[in-house]
Amino acid sequence: MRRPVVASLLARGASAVGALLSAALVAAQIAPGPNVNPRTVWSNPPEAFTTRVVAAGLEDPWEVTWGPDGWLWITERVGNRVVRVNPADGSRKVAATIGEVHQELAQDGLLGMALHPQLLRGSDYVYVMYTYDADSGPQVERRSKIRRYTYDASSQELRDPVDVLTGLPHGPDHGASRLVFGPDGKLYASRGDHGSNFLAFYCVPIRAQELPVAADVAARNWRGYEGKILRLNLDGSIPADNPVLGGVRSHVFTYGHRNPQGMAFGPDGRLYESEHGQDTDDEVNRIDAGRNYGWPLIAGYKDDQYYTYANWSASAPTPCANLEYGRDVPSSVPRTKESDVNLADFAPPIKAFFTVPTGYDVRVLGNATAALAGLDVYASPAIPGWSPSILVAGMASGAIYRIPLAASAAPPLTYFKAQERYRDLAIAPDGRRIYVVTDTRGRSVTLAGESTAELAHPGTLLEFTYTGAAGASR
Ligand SMILES: [Ca+2]
Ligand SMILES: [Ca+2]
Repeated sequence: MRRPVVASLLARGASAVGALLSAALVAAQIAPGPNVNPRTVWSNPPEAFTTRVVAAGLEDPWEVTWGPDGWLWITERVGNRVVRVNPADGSRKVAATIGEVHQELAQDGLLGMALHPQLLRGSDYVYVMYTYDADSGPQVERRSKIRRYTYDASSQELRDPVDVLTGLPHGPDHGASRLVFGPDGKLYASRGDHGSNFLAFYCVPIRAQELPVAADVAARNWRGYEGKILRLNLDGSIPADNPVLGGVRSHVFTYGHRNPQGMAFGPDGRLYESEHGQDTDDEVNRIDAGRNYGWPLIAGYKDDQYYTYANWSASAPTPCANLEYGRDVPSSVPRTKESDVNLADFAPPIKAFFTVPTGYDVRVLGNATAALAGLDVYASPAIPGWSPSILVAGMASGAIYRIPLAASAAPPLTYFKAQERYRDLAIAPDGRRIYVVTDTRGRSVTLAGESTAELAHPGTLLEFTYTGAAGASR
């Protein structure tokens, strides 16, 4: 089995130190060779961090955010709970258990959460996004909603639920559902492509390029919202200054997204987003009103490297249902080269990783997605040279990536490499502590660069504290 040199060296060196501690010290400027899976490559960072387990036993934590009370606020996707964790001693309080949550698959349950910027200062509102079953009978009609709770600081509980926006379609896969509060006082919510045209759902067409039609919006039928980022007023209504797309104003702010699981506003007031690619080309995007982010016609940059769109549902004359899904695409399935696509409002990513050359053999070298999930923008002077940078969690690679906004074309730097699936992160106001939550199951990469389902700290809140330059005495 071929191993990246850097990873192999690291694996040998790692035995002397505690695995988790050494993991915290690992980072890399990624510059893999042509025959290496780029998600398995890293080396030592210029900064040192210590690592601490703050809380374990979380049931698939999905959103972690720093609260104005100095606690970490966490949603548990499978646990259906909003939990607050005190970073000082790991003690925790359940703020809400949401009985209406319907959770049965890998990408549903209690997902996004956004705290009102004036929480504990007069607007004690917490917004959550989750899946529920809209069918009162035995069938399951999976839908997503955004709900507002009021936080009662004396009982430390969320109460008085008010539904803000309901009936959003939520597919069996690629559910996205990150929820953030904008500096403009609006809520932003991400919608995935439902996993269509992929794996078990390969005969279902992707609708990320289709825009809502006026009659649907008037009827509050949100079926045009797949593969979109939505912008809404706090009462769920459509902002009067949302973009008009295809002649229709709706909640849709941007379109052409695959599975955008990371969103955060930067100090520049701009919205940054990450999305999970198919085999290659995870993306970090700057989100601008009305723009088209390409999926599924363009993945990553418009560069004709590796990816071409194969529309299985349009197979002819052999219907899709008669085909077997796989990486070998039958000739009856129409394919579209990126360079043959002209999207008037296309917005390329500010960073795509990992892009691999055409001819990269995914069956030998493995899937090259880092599986980007939660994202935050680092804007503190505490760690020299970091501000402003994007920090984004890699699930399938077990790393946190840093992308300096001033040098986003350079390869991403990696931190905290470990046998984990990092789902989301939060940055403490002091800028020295970074909190990361992990999945309870799924695949990651070992320190030797090999795929594994064994996770070091499943369902855990980890704290990484900056201690200075690597190698410096302190
Ligand atoms: Ca894109
Ligand atoms: Ca591309």
